[in-house]
Amino acid sequence: MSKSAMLTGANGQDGSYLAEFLLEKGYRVYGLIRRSSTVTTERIAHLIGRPDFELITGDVTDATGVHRVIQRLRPDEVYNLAAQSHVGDSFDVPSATFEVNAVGVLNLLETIRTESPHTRFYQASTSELFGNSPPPQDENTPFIPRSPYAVAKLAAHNLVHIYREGYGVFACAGILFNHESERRGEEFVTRKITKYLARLAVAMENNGGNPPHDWTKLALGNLDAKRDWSFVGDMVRGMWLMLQQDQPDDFVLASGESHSVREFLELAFKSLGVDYRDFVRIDPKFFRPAEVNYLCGDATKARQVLGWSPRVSFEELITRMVESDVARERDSHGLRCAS
Ligand code: NAP
Ligand code: G4F
Repeated sequence: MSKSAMLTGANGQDGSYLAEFLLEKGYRVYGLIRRSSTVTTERIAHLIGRPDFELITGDVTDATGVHRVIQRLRPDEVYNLAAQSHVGDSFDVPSATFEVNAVGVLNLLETIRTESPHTRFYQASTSELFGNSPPPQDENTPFIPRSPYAVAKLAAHNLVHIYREGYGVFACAGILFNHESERRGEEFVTRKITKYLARLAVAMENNGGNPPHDWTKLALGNLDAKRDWSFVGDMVRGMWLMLQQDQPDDFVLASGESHSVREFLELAFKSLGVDYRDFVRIDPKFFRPAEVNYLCGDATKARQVLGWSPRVSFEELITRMVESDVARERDSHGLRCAS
């Protein structure tokens, strides 16, 4: 019989990749997504209608709903990817962030403990937990959270340990460093850059190879922050591997390479043959009240225990994102011109 998995945040960046990965492995996949007044299933539109993929309306902050769904499905695995995942925004909506990122996790763990103790649980922990602990960061590096987002994620991380050690729930925490793709939310810095670059590339194509004279600059915040960026496809393989082990545990997943936002800009703009400094302006609005300066992960444990390592390089990731956004921009430009 095929295994079943329930994914929260199934329509997010990671959820869409994980759903594809699990379906390919023969799982029956249930995606929990919250009600919205607009369509939020763009990333998983190609999966909707498959007999082995079912969407269920639910919200992780709704304890009774979570209880009802898990009690009905009793899935083999639950992957909790639901979150208010934007660190900057968490300073503006701290209570809502805490509710989803911490209390939501408690709702899931408590239901698994009482209603479905055989279910294996994956929690999306984050390198944001480390704050400004010096790199390289691994599973033993102290957590010094620097945002409401990270504080909530730390509460959730600690709950995973309590349910694992106190109640014997097979609960794992993946401490994942930044991971991106062409499905990354447009308000995160990498996608914000590649989307802008795509608009610029197409505008130049239609303007004799030059940028239009009234072209608007891209407004960004701190260009000196360093991140350890990977491709999401590599990360979802690691999530799954964690739940296939004999014992539940925590694992860092990271590339082990760190780059500043400025380096990302340099490389991305180079592909267009232009200098990012002519197109970027700094806007204080995008600086955070407290910043995480330097993240660089050490994934030795994941390599040794899970046999996991990333396959897509930083350069390949940028190329993939730029090419995808350029293709999309060309399509929508063509449509705009045709109408
Ligand atoms: P994402 O694209 O923002 O997806 C988050 C998902 O959570 C969305 O589908 C969102 O639904 C859903 N969600 C939000 N609140 C919810 C609620 N109350 N109930 C149910 N669903 C809710 O984030 P991601 O990049 O895929 O990240 C997945 C997880 O990994 C998150 O927990 C994030 O914090 C964590 N993480 C991400 C990274 C990274 O670099 N990507 C690194 C470390 C950890 P809507 O579409 O309705 O908003
Ligand atoms: O792309 P970001 O918003 O990602 P951030 O804050 O690193 O968080 C992401 O990765 C975490 C894992 O470490 C996840 F837990 C979290 O859910 C999320 O997926 O910002 C990256 C860096 C920051 O230092 C930020 O200050 O880019 C800097 N930045 C500079 N200008 C900007 C901008 N970030 C955003 N979003 N927008 C800007 O205009």
